[in-house]
Amino acid sequence: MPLVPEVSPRVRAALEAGRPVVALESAIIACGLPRPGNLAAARSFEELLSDAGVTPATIAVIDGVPKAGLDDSSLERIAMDESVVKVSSRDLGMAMAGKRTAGTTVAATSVLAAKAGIRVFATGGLGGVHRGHAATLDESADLIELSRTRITVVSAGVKSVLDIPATLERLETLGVAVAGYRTSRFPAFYLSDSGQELDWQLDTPEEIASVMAARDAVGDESALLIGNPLPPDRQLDPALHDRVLRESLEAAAAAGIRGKAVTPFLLDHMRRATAGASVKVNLDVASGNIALAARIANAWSSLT
Ligand code: PSU
Ligand code: MN
Repeated sequence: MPLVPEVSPRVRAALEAGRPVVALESAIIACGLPRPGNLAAARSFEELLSDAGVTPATIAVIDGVPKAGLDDSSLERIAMDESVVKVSSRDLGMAMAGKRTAGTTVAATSVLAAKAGIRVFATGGLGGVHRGHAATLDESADLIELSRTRITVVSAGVKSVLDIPATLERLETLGVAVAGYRTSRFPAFYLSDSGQELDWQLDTPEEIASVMAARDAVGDESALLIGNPLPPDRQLDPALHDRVLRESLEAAAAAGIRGKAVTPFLLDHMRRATAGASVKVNLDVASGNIALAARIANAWSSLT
């Protein structure tokens, strides 16, 4: 078996020279954002990084090959191919042996990025503990994977469709370090503030890079999660949010949605119920996180 993931020449050259690289996930392209705008979004995410002097490494599985760094035709496959599936870390072997094309979740992307030697990763919002978890036991594999993967993830907290206090408790139990970027509150993806207090706040990319170095010094093999909120004037209107969220959760329960279909179902329901406003916010969230990840990667590359 060849080494996994296959690292593109551009990403490899950057890593070898110690230049900044940021990993991007592809589940958000494959099943988080609607077609055909998702392809333009995937391209714009990469462009944001290139413009900041950072090499983008979008991670996905293409015809069974896990890749770090996609060419444009692969980006297009992930965005447009009807047969594309969503894979978490446990699914990677299945997708590889079955020669599938797949968008990778935060869990799968983190594992592949870390194997490639990439230290900074930007996503929209990671998965977490779902509401009603006491009955369903639905908790994203993103959490357990971050507990054993050395990577810095920039995320606007976790999606408000989740049980956010329970997710923070699990992150604590699992040993994932969490800090707010210029805030002491955990963000809630569509909303700037979940109301949950954090123990730690970091105010500059340089501070974050020095925390990464310190964690390396103690041999910490878990992730550092940076909660980066949207500015309040760009969040989803909280009243609209609360109403459509209730409807979305009820619709998922009524339709009996389970397993990995839950998150895409809720995001899609939010899109329809907000007439697309949630998608606009989702794009803003992702772009803001990518911009911060670029600055962290630059600070990290200067430090090391
Ligand atoms: N954030 C988004 N859109 C998404 C996701 C996150 O803005 O589509 C994806 C991420 O890939 C995350 C996944 O890892 O949802 C979580 O899915 P689950 O709850 O099934 O683990
Ligand atoms: Mn789940």
